[in-house]
Amino acid sequence: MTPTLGARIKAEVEDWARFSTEEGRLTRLFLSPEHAQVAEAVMAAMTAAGMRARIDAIGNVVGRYEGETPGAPALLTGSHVDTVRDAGPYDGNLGVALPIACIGELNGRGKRLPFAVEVIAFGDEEGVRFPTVLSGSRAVAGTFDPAALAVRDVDGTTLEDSLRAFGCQPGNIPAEARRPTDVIGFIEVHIEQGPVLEREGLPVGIVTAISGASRFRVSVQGMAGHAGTVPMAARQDALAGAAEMVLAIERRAKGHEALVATVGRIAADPGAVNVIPGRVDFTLDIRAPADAVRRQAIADVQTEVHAIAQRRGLTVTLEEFHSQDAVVCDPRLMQALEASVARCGHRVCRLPSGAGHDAMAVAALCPMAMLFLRCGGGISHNPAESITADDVDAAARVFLDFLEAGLPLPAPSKD
Ligand code: HGY
Ligand code: MN
Ligand code: MN
Repeated sequence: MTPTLGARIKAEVEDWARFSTEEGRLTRLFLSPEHAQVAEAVMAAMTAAGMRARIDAIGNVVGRYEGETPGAPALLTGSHVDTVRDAGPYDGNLGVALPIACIGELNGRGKRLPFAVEVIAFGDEEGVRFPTVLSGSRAVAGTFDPAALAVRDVDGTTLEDSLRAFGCQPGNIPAEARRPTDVIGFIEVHIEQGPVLEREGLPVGIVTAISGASRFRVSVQGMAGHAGTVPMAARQDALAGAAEMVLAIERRAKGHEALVATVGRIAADPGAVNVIPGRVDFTLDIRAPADAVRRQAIADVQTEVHAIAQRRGLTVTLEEFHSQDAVVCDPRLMQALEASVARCGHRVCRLPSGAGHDAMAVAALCPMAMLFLRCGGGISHNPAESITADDVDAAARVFLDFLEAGLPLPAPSKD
């Protein structure tokens, strides 16, 4: 039996999962050798689908399928191919493989659209290797900050040197910015990474908005000392202080239903069993659908961690290295996507995204919308992430319908 379009897409994404830094688990960081491997596989898939493929100045893979008239404005689509550590295979990658396969279907029928389609495999959405986030999509949107070229990874390698080692010319990044007149909009297909569609019994959903997010590096400075001789009352224990701060952060986030806060990484120095930690560094990720809620939570957390430090004879610094306001999806693109969902026989479900996406950055360039796909138990950023071929097939049919019937968008209503 010929595999369905959905089954082929799912198999392709699972095949890409072998491009990983680590044996037996998926970790693929920006500008790594594994990123180069998946970029090659993506280019091959784009070429096979009848697209012209290239790697841009910041390591994105860009595939273009011309419309009826060469050089026509393009619908942008795509997602990211970098992953978190010990990731599931579908986060980001599905949103690259699915549009490529759909273009392959059109190309197989010799079908050209009234517009071009560009599929972009962004290289730095997760922001795991460098203290940058969304640098690939920001370059396309024209909002990439060149100062980011100087940031370093844990080995001290700058983003600029890593780009050159990857074969990119950082000086050409500004030229990657698309002109608004060259694009129609951006559609990102992505797994939901949450439980709503599974609860609703639906394969796909339409995203309404993406929560704003801030990321911090927090450093707590105490006094290293002998674990056996320093009385408890005389300690400036940076790890005990950090632990109290982490619980205070958790308490603050639990106090507001739409707020989430996460301490994802913590390190104690010098890290010896018999030494009172003199320094602790941890990360803080804090998000909310409403920017004012997130900002107020950040202010409260700063007050609280400084009070804890003072009580314990510690010092604490918080350095914000990423801040992205919430973005709303374009109503007309949403309506066009919803019409495609309905034509494909599914009930329309609208839902917000707590997870961040490249669409947040591309929203600075053009109208954007997102199509979510159900994922098992809402699990993601976890190797247990799962989807079904039937749901991928449903999403691909919606995407194809959108390409063939959803655009160009009707003129905006007069009211
Ligand atoms: O962190 C996020 O929301 C996304 O997975 N980068
Ligand atoms: Mn992710
Ligand atoms: Mn993602």
